[in-house]
Amino acid sequence: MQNQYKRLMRKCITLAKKSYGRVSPNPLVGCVIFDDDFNIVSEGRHEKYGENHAERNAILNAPCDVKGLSLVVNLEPCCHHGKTPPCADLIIEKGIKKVVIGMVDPNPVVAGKGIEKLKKAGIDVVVGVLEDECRELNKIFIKNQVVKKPYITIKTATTLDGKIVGRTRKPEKITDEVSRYEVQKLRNQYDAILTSSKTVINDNPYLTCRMKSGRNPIRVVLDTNLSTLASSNVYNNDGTKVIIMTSDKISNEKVKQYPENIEVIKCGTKNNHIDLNCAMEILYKKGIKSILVETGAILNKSFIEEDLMDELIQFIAPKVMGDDTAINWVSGFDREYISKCNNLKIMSTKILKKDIMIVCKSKN
Ligand code: AOF
Ligand code: ZN
Repeated sequence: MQNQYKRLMRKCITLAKKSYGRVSPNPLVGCVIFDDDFNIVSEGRHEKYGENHAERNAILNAPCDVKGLSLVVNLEPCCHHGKTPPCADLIIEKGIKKVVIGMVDPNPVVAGKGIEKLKKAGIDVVVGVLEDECRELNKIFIKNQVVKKPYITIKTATTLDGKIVGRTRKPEKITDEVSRYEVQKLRNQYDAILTSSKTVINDNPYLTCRMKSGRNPIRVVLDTNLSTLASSNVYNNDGTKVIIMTSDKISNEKVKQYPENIEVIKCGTKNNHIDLNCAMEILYKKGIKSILVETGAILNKSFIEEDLMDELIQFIAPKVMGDDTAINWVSGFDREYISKCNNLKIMSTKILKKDIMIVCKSKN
């Protein structure tokens, strides 16, 4: 039976992933309804923020009466009146006999109370099927609910010796097209993509998502002295929200050089750079719950130094620069810092076409 539950839960996770980039700040949720032979009768997912939850969609999509059938969902059904009525009530009302759940909802308004409600109504409830996978799926939602901070991932593309650009500083493609497509997929998943003024000035990136049926993340540039040109590609008015975070000492006159589609936010500084903790707090309050950092050595170092990095995704090409004047993806730490940088856990390694993709998480 457990194997059948796992198979159906995997289906829920696959369904939920179709909503990447569409449901923030809500969780990614998929749901299937099945019969006594474990055949799927109906499926549904939370498709868009503010719209029906996955369970309601699965019930609505059913071609028959769901009375006496069972349901699998990766997150505990809700029991609160939010933008939609409680899913637990609907499940009870429709006569579902068994509910298989991946994980308890970390949202304090639910947090076990949905499960209690189902049990009290006499429904057979199974909790914790593929729990690790379900938690991984909603790592952003969990971090947001538990610590009220954005989930931050640093992405780098390097040579085997950890270099991102050679001595000429001329940006060159290091990784291959398969790796770069993986980056597009990541951009589709995160609320915002963040970079430094230095990266904007040196590389003039677009930071858009060119994936088929993808959507652009909000673009955030940390520019302490407002030194980036208003004509930079990243400020291109393509309908995507663009934010510049600058020093609170910058004059309003200087802010006016940027077109109106760009929101310039003043922020405290630390060692002559934007104070990252302060910036992350502001962005979180603005609804940015996950951030993909794509930048250079100095800003990467600052994120790690401030203990802000949750995840590191490194694409490594089978190339060696072997040049001391080339730039590392991160640099500038004191020697004592080594213990902190060691505090990573490898989650996965994948050989792509030519490159490798390593995913690490901070242990803290
Ligand atoms: C979802 N989709 O499929 C499930 C959720 O903002 P509301 O009113 O839609 O409620 C969001 C909360 O509902 C969310 O934080 C989570 O605790 C719970 N479950 N949310 O958006 C879903 N099942
Ligand atoms: Zn719900």
